Amino acid sequence: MPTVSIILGSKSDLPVADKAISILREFSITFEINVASAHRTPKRVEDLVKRSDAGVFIAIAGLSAALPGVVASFTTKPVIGVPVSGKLGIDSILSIVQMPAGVPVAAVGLDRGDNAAILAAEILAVSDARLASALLEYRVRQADKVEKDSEEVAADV
Ligand code: RP5
Repeated sequence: MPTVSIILGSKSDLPVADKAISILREFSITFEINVASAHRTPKRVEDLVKRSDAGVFIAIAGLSAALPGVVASFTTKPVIGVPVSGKLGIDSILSIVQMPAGVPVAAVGLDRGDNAAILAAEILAVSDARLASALLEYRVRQADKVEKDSEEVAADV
């Protein structure tokens, strides 16, 4: 049973989804992934959301990125929207951030599929001690890398 459902507005969003997949695999989080467009295939979006057992949705879309909001309209589970860089750079960000009151979507940064997966892990970790501990270890590894990078930078100048 998938714990996270990733929905892409288009196959062209796959490079952003790959960043999320890599993190989900690192944390051994099961997931399903589908392509469904809010504008081109609205019924498919509805069916995917309503029949999913996932606890968190990650919706990835660019341009006029209605997908995360439409996913949220069909579920009360948490929805994380990932804006994909498009023609203007800010178009998809505004589409995802400016949700009307009552139907929230959590937005991560442009193309930040990795952060969407980390946020999904953090949501799931509220009731999963193994995941909570894995997230703490991840933070420690990140901090270690910054210190190592600092040493390398200092040694190179
Ligand atoms: C959005 O339009 C998709 O999420 C994608 O980011 C963008 C372009 O889609 P394609 O024209 O590449 O299918 O709906």
